[in-house]
Amino acid sequence: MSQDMGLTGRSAMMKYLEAMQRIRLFEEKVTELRKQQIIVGSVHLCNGQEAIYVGARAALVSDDRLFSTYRGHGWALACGVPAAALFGELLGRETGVCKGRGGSAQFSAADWGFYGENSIVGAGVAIALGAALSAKMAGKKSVVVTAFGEGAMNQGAVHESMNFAAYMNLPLLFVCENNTYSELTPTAEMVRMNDLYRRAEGYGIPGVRVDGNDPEAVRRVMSGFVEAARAGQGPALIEAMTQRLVGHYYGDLQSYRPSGELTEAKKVEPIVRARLALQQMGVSVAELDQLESTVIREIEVAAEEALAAPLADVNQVREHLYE
Ligand SMILES: Cc1ncc(C[n+]2csc(CCOP(=O)(O)OP(=O)(O)O)c2C)c(N)n1
Repeated sequence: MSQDMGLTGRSAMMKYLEAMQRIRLFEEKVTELRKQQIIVGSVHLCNGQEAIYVGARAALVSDDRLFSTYRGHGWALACGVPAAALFGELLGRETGVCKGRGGSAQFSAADWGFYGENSIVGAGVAIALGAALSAKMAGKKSVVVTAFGEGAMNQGAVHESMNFAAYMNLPLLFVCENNTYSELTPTAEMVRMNDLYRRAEGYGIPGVRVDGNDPEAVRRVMSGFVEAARAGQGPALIEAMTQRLVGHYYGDLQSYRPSGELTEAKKVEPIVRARLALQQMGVSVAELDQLESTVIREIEVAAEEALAAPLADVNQVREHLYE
């Protein structure tokens, strides 16, 4: 599952761009299908946050495990989950990664190291803690990554997990996706000290802030902590600064956003930046557009495949579930 992106320069950046575009275009197709009410129910999109998923995943290997929040499509795709199986899940198809029973906010895909979403803010962190404890007790070398929003940093379960992981020296990396909003509220209005990575000091673990719009910066920081955790040096907190370019959930009118904020965010979002960086490295706009067209086609084909698959049988709705 290692995605060999730890190279610098043009080829690595092209791979990052392709992976980020796959996520962005997937989310745009989901938006279209949700608007048409072909996908139903609550959907949390991750447009703008792609560099974190792609960069973090590039630092991991196949035995590592990842736990996300309800905003998990991007993490799953970065882990290598095929787009058709993910569309299938969101569309309630038998071919979905959880046979259509999880939907947008509750699926997992353990075969790809993606151990699942969680709609309870902060709750996935405690589950990841259990996975890290299990890895340590079994003497495995695998590292567990738990990703959550900065709003979740104020949940008791997250505090307890950080303290326990630190005390037990567990191979658990805490990745805080700081998109500056906790649902509809600016996080800066909810905390007195807004350098969240500094909270790590209180747990006695390293904490850093990283540019979450730069996949290579994320990979570099993550690689160091992954290596340390694998060598038995315990957890770390990585605060990745980013922005979401869409509502908290599909249908969010975003009236709480100050005017001009989105326009500014669109100038620094990861795909725009990666395209610009590649142009500066000598890649032509035509080559970049060609790459995008290939991914657009890939996503269209994946969606068509999922749409053609049978819906999950309601008579079997209680199968494949833990009760
Ligand atoms: C325990 C709990 N409290 C409240 C909610 C409602 N809720 C859903 S998302 C969210 C905000 C989370 O913000 P953040 O952790 O920053 O993540 P983001 O959505 O920005 O990715 C809230 C309060 C919930 N799902 N679970």
